Amino acid sequence: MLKGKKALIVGIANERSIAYGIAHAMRLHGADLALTYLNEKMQSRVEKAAQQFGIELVLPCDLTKDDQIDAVAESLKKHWGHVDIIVHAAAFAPADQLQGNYVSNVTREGFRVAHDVSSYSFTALAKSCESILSKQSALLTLSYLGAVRCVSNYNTMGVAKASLEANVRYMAHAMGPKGTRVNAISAGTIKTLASSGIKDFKTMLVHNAEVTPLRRNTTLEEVGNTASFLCSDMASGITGEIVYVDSGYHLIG
Ligand code: 0WE
Repeated sequence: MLKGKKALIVGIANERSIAYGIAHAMRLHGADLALTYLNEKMQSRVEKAAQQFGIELVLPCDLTKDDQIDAVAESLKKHWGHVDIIVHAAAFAPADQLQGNYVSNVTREGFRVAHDVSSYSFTALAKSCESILSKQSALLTLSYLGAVRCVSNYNTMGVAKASLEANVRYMAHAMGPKGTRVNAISAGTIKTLASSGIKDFKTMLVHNAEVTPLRRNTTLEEVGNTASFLCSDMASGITGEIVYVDSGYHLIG
């Protein structure tokens, strides 16, 4: 489905990352990949993943730094000349923003950081790579139900994901005339490094497995396969869309 496509994947922390599942699926579907890592602590783990996938392009990228994002675009231009797919699977809010009463606990700085890392950085990647995006390119980001419903403790991240979903629509509108499609996957609850520290997360996983229409939790393979489809030419008519890959959890009242 992705033979000959050049894909940049941002957001791998380890082999449980959703970005890792997407990289794995896109590799199986024939794409050539470039991966990024946040800092030296993450570098070795991302390099290990790259080795497994036979990837030679591994670049540093802190999404809060414009110069690092520009450097990624420069490297892609040098190595590939163009890019067909960009996957953005990174989010962050300070831990104190992900618990208790939203209004009591929100801070100006927590709100700013959450929106900068989790929403603006997707646009920043698109902006830096704009001149090297191919005629049939596709951008993809990861969202969560907390963007459109109130999920206990998700709080500031929910507001940032709502911004990200609006961002998908504005980016799709702005980039469509040049042939670039922009979509998001709203994934069900998956155990990753990002969710490991969250209070009651295990209870959420157990509850989800009991009540979702498909009676199970979402897997990395399911998100990876939908990501591959959305970024392939099979999805040439789909842009500005938020696709739920959550065993149907979002339809429950
Ligand atoms: O988007 C997310 C989590 C993203 C995330 C996770 C952390 C943990 C460590 C962003 N920032 C941080 N900051 C940290 O310091 N998810 C969809 C997973 C998630 O997170 C929740 C959830 C779910 C589901 C937080 C509260 C309630 C539910």
